[in-house]
Amino acid sequence: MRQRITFLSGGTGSSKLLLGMKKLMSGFDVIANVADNFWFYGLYVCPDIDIACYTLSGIADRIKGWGIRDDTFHFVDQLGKLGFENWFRLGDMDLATSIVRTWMIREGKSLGEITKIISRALGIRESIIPASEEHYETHVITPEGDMHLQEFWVKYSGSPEVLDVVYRGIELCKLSKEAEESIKKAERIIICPANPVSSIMPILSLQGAREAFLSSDARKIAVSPIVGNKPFSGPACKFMKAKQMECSSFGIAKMYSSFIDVLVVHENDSKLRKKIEDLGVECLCMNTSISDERSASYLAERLLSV
Ligand code: FO1
Repeated sequence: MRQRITFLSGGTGSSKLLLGMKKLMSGFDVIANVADNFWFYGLYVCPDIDIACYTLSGIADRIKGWGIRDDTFHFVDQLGKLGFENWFRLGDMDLATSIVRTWMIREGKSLGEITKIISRALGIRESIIPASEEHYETHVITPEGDMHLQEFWVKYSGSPEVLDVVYRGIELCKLSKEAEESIKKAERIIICPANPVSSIMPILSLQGAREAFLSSDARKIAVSPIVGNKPFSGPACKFMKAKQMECSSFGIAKMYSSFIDVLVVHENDSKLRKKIEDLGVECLCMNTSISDERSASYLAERLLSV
């Protein structure tokens, strides 16, 4: 019998694992982070929802890790010619997604409904579920001031010193009903190897998320995005340090310990097993690096049986 599987996902790292799972089965749920959504010249851009859609429909640009393969950038280039900021390289095909999404928001549709419409149009059989229907934003606090995650990461290439990371407006935001249902019904919840501070904790910190996790009978598994003291990609270490967390799989175990049963770490980190298990989290060591479709499917297959 097929298992009901729910993923918690962020950006690039998550999409690699989703692709691996897609090779093995279809019909799983993906709860996507929404805290890096932002407004770009009047358009609502949802990078983590979109990368899940593009990955599961087979059109993602897997080299860049965001956007659509073979996209062009005439729109943002023209913005530059008009003297407007164009550091956020929204591709021309990608632009269509943001335009239809914004249009449907204006018609009063919810982000969940809109994501379903876009998914259906792209032929996706999985359910991509926004973590929340409400808008809140991951902001990075730097000595130069407070900036949206996209500004920190894309405009300033992740270079400013990070004093703190906050989820602006989260106090008023709830886990979406659909995400809650998915967590409660799941037999296996898999937290993707994503940035814990900017992709996963914005989901787990929503009102109702802890309760949904605690009331779910699912086996809850997280994959560490860190090997040694380095993340597979992105600013996870800078963010974890700003949160006074050790940048290692042990730090990940501490952050997630009240939510998960199992932490999967890279085989090179096997020395951390005892320390992690002392936190009450089962620790499994395997090759977690995803360099191609084969390694993605290998990891996905192992996650179905741990
Ligand atoms: N990341 C970049 O590093 N540079 C970009 O210009 C950029 C544009 C972009 C456009 C649409 C989209 O959905 C994502 C985009 N990303 C870009 C990725 C994004 O900034 C982050 O990687 C995610 O928000 C983190 O999950």
